[in-house]
Amino acid sequence: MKHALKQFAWLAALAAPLAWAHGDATGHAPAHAAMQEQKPFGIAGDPKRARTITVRMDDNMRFTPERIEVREGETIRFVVRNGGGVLHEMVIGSEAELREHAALMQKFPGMEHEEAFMTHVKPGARGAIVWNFNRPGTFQFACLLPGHYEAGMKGTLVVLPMARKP
Ligand SMILES: [Cu+2]
Repeated sequence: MKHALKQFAWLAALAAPLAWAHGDATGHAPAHAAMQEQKPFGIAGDPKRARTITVRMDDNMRFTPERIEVREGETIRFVVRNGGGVLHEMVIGSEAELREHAALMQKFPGMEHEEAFMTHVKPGARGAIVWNFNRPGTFQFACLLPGHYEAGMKGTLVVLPMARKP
């Protein structure tokens, strides 16, 4: 039941208006106000210090590459290109959170989110996420548009731990 609390947080957020953003007590903070929030998978990064990784999305419900490795402490600018004919998105998170969220998107397809760890990309366009991976671990990135995650539109994001002095 380790994840019970976290899942409750997602559900509580949903009980609020369908277009939501979290970050302060009112639940109505603009997205940028939530950008400094530490997540288990990192925190919003400074674009000036970022290394760029290009990620492609397509209507076969795939990301290219499907596996990304970064080093703990790195800030990455994901340049996310949508080569398909429909809207896609890239969202970074823990596997449990993304799976849960994808299921909710099936029930509430009209939900809209805007967070520093996600970008929605129209067909033929490109978006960006600048994220600082300050916690090691294995995470996921995914498209949470209804049905896309279930069709396999997800990838693995490994944050290799920094070598520590004994
Ligand atoms: Cu998609």
